[in-house]
Amino acid sequence: MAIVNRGFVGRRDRMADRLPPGQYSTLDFPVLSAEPTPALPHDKWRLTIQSSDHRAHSLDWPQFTALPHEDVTTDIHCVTRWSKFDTRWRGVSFDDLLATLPWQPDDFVMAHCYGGYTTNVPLDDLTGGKAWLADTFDGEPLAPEHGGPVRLLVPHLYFWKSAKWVRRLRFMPSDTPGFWEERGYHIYGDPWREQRYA
Ligand SMILES: Nc1nc2c(c(=O)[nH]1)N[C@H]1C(S)=C(S)[C@@H](COP(=O)(O)O)O[C@H]1N2
Ligand SMILES: [Mo]
Repeated sequence: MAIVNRGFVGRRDRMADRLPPGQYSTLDFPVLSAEPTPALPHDKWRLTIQSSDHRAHSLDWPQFTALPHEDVTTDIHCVTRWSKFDTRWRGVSFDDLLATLPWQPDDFVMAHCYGGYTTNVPLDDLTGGKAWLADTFDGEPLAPEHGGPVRLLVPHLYFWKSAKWVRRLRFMPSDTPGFWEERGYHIYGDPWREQRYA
């Protein structure tokens, strides 16, 4: 006799809909860093936004924390095949950050990190409520190993696009590969189309 627990099956099906092809879901939060975790005291931290014609606009920690913050609950997907559902973040939306700019941004962004990591994202994938500069995870200040004090959060792309310890957002007129993209990862990285490698 088959015993079917409908509640459980239904839940599993809904979860399966949220899992991109080739991924498994985990409750862990693995740490993946190409570089050692940098020490970034708040009084030394700066975020610089740079235009393609070398205009620059910097925010220090008090200026960053004064920007509007919002809560975000989202699934994240790492190219090494783990996905984590319902991660809880707080941060500044890219839209609100852009609103502080005195000039028009170009169509592509290179995120540069303390430590040297880089990753490229089209501006369209950062605007419209799709990306944040996160400073809080699960109600706590973002831990250094996960990119604190501030990381990029672009949950609809593979998680390598979510640059930890972000230091500079450099606008570019054309799409240029970052650290992993130069080493064979896909230039765009959509988990639903399994764009893992170039
Ligand atoms: N600065 C920096 N950002 C980074 C990375 C990195 O090595 N350095 N790794 C990327 C990769 S491949 C992933 S999967 C996620 C991992 O984030 P986590 O360590 O918080 O899980 O960060 C991304 N951002
Ligand atoms: Mo990754």
